[in-house]
Amino acid sequence: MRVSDARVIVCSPGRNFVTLRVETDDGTWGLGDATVNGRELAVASYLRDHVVPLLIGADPFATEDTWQYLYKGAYWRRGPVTMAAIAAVDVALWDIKGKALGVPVHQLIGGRSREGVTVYGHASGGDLDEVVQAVARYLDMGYRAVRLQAGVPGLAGTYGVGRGDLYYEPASPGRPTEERWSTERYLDFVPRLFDRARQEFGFEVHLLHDAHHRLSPTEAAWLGQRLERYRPFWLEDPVPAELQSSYRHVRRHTTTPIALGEVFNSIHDCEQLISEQLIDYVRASTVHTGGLTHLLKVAHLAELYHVRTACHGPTDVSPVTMAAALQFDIAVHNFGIQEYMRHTPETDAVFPHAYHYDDGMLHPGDEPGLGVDIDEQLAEQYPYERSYLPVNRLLDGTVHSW
Ligand code: GCO
Ligand code: MG
Repeated sequence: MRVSDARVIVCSPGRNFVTLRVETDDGTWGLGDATVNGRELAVASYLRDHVVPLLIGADPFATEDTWQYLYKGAYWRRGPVTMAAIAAVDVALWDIKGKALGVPVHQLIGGRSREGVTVYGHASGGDLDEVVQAVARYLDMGYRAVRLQAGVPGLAGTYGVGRGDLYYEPASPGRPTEERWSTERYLDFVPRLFDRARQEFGFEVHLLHDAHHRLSPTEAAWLGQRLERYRPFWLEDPVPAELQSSYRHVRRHTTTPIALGEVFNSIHDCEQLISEQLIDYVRASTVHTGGLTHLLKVAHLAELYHVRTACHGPTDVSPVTMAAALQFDIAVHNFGIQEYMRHTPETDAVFPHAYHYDDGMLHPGDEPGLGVDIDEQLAEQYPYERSYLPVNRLLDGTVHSW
């Protein structure tokens, strides 16, 4: 069995996605996601112009060798574009392997370790009352873990506040929109958000919060301390993590669990964070961290240090990545939680999938491979639309992390 063809499909059913479809000479095919939010066409070109020509004739079962060939063979290593392209190939090959052997991918990476994949949903709102209503809605749907994000009083727009009941999509067409940010107002507000949520819902539900890379280590430590009494499940991305050692300061001053890693693209981005036990959850995803082959190495390293997995699962990782994440989540021993930001009905129609939600958990299904497809005819009706994430500025106009 050999790879005979591969093509890149760019479509925008509600948002942009880049998908790789790999075919073999016996007619088996597999899918991989290569979406990098706001930089989609760079990965499409990387794949079309530089990777697909090298894939023809490859052994689809040799996932480790193909991964090393694309990573070391390019000479230029790492970075989101390179690693998303390698991920798309890798995940598509795992999909093919599963289909060729007639088993779901999780059977190839350890089999089932649990009955289902516990997920968290996104409760958000313009003010505290709206967030409380949103949490109640998720609890009614059976969720046992909910992320809290709310508009910060005195700030016009805030990261993480959704546009509808169940959907949150931060990217928008055209030039990036600009938001304004005050860390002081935010720090004053977040403990009140948790206080209100615990008063309303008690301590049974897990509550999470994402600081989206906006704090300094000292600010993060301060916030972590203030939140401890509300026992958050985690504080996510409090500080940009390029400087991994900066988390020593955060860790020394708070026992609030820390989650990091949605922007990591290699094990080297978290090696120190994991081995020094500076974080509790690693949020790396298959699409942005080199596919299943590489993410399994991250999970196995993390297992040694009591760090658990928590794959990124926003709308900009396609149902192909969600399917891959669930195969991974059900199998790895040190699974922690899975983010589940629902895709729009348009996205789900273009990517029919076997995974399904039931009572606070996602289930990967038992179809061979990943259990996800792409309706290419339908995808054609949704052409690419240039879109960007917002840019963030402090109140005095200084560019800040978004
Ligand atoms: C999350 C995230 C996302 C990102 C988005 C950027 O925790 O799910 O922070 O919402 O902002 O994936 O492309
Ligand atoms: Mg996040």
